[in-house]
Amino acid sequence: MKKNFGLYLILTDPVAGYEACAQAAVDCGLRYLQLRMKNAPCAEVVATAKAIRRITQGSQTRFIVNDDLAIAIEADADGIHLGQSDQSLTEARAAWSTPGKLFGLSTHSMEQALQAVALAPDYIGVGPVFPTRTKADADPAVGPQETARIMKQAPVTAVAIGGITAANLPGLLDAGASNFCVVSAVNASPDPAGAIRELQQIWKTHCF
Ligand code: TZP
Ligand code: MG
Repeated sequence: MKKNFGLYLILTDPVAGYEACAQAAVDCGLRYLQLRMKNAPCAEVVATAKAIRRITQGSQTRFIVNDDLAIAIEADADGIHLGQSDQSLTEARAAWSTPGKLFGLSTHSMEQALQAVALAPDYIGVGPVFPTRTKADADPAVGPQETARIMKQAPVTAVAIGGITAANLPGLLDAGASNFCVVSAVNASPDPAGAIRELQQIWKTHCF
């Protein structure tokens, strides 16, 4: 069954700090929170992941680690998120198969979205919807209409990602993409809870 959960927050270099941002995600009742620390020393990622695990433990916020299966295991994360060019996806899927743990995959086209289903992901990311400066090697922007079309056709829960802001979110939601993921729209704010609430309010207005 496809889930309608709204905002999925990814933490990358948050201005307010990782722990404050994770706490804001919990306080705002977000369902999914991902730690995505690119180019940080492994020990720092592990320590941050463990701190976020403590903050999210027992809350409704599921904690997902990007890229690194070993760190996800060490921090006892609820999920792992991998991209198309990460380690062997088939091997990672086999190693991460505990019931209840989440497995997410990035996709950038209808073809990838439909192929991803073979790995039985709990959800797929679809995008980038809009141009983004957050991801250095981002694929070309898919656009809101095509993103929504892929999300509707995907047989698993799908989440739109890439360049989403409070300004362009209404158009994306109106196109039919009800789950969305942001990095900079929250991480660049000194008031992450305020930024999250603004996005949640837009989602509620457009999706209910
Ligand atoms: N994958 C596709 S686009 C992207 C990722 C991780 C970056 C999204 O960041 P932002 O700041 O919300 O555009
Ligand atoms: Mg990756």
